[in-house]
Amino acid sequence: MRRSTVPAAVLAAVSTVSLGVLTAAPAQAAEYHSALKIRGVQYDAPGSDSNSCTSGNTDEEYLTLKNYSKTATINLKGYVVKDAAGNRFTFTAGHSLQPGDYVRLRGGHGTDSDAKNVVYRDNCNFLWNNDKDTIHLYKPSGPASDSHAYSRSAHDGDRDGYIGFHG
Ligand SMILES: [Ca+2]
Ligand SMILES: [Ca+2]
Ligand SMILES: [Ca+2]
Repeated sequence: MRRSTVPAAVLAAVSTVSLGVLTAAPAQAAEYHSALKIRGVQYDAPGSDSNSCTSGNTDEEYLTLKNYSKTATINLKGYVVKDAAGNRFTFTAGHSLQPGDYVRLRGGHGTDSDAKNVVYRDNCNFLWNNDKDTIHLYKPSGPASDSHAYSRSAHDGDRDGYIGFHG
């Protein structure tokens, strides 16, 4: 029996549909049984990047972590975030996230605030690459809490420097 051939036009249409679905899906969905997840990342701070501590825009690069539990409060103390190159930040101070609460981990220096949902890395260098990177989140005792790989070309459809992973 002769194999049926699919017309090129049909293949092209199928490919387009598949790409559409892929674009809408979260970038690399590695699911862990943890309530604290990476909600999204402003991996490219708006404007020209400068890591000057006085006039730079490192504070406009941030990672948003959210507590997706409906009942449990999570203390960020001891949690670790790490990029693909192994650069890391450890939450050394206590910061409670009530159910549904979030925090933005920003570069640069500032005053950490529960009310303003912000923690600063106290480092003026950028952490998340503008082309592609992988974000790892670890629990205080070491196991992975969440992880997402991204690339500007594949996951940032509107090219605004922000990619969302969880709703
Ligand atoms: Ca960046
Ligand atoms: Ca920028
Ligand atoms: Ca975007």
